[in-house]
Amino acid sequence: MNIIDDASTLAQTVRQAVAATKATDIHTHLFPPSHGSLLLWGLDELLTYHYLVAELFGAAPSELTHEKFWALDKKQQAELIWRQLFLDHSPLSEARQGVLTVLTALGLDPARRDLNAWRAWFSRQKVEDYLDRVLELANIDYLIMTNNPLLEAEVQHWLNNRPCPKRLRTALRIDSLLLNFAGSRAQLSRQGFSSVDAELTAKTLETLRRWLAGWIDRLHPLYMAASLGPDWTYPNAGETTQLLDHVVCPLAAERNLPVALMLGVRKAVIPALGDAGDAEGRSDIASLMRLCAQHPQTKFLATVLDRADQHELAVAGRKLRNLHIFGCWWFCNTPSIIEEVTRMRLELLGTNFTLQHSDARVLDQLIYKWLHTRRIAADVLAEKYLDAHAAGWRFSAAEIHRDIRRLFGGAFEEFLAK
Ligand code: RAT
Ligand code: ZN
Repeated sequence: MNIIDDASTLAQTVRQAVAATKATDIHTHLFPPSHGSLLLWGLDELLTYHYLVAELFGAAPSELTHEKFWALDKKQQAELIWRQLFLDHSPLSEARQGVLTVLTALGLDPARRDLNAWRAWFSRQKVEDYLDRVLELANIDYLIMTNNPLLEAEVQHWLNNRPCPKRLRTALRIDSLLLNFAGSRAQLSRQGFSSVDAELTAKTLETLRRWLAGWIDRLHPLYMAASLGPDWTYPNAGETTQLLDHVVCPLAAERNLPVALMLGVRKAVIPALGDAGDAEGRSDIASLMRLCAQHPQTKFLATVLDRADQHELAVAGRKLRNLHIFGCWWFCNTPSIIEEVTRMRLELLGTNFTLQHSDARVLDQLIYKWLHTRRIAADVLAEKYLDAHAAGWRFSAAEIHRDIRRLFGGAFEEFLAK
């Protein structure tokens, strides 16, 4: 074994390993190119990312109403965001800096401030080749999409067996089923499941299990997923508990698929903002722990949106073998919080968690989300390895690579295989 004896070689090896190790991106909102306009990419999509739309209204004059903004076409929206969030106010926020990182990585100098030149460059890209280029720049082996079997626009592509590159894997998104079962009945009936009553009778639960199993057979997802609000508790007398207990968890156990819970989103607080209108709140981690304990044969993945919940979640991750903690989600995907949360998780969980997912909605965002995470992870990890070195331990480069791959997807894959 090639042991590293001096501290500066150790720090350098850690930094190189963080840069070189392929990551698995376990949660995105990307789609295969064959799904047409569902796959967002390019400059105007980057600029109209909902994280930036949310920032726009804080910066823009009050004459800009939500209605006026949505009445613009995508190009005009992008130009407005560019003017307000980059030219009239400096790009210091994480979402704005992300755009700069993407441009630079693609060789498009942000200092030129030339939207039209960049648009011309993007218009020359062929999406299939561009997808490969982005995955290389982000250094990702494969990514996991979010596939909603209750959304007509998505469903059609799967029913028509459109091709999907191997590096894009599926996850079955079931929020609408868990939170708005009644509202899902029309779509279920279009899919041939018309015998679903308005009440969750035993027959309905059985039908829903068959429906979900059918989608598992069609999509071969790596997990099922839902985001839940701060008001979510478990158990209770409501439909979400019944659906978890009698449909989702038993089926997940039977198929050996984890259930991913993303906790703490307060949906549509400002409805006129669309995706940008969601906020966050504290989650009930004790409910998550009860759910894991109630379904010991079911595996759960979890992430939380509130910074203060991160510690309680990490502690829960130490206790429950069927719970795997992942990513710095959405409002937590900012450098200061990634740094704090990653350090805390390393201290409580060792390498037994998944350090990050991108949540990319626009293909190009994979580049910045992963570059920024790697920059922060390199600092935090170098510090932790140096601490162990100072305490007398000696590492080999192979051990460092092993550990970092675990954090970047290896632990997730082990958890799937359990
Ligand atoms: O991060 C986001 O883009 C959010 O809008 C949500 O999509 C969130 O990540 C989710 O998956 O619910
Ligand atoms: Zn997401």
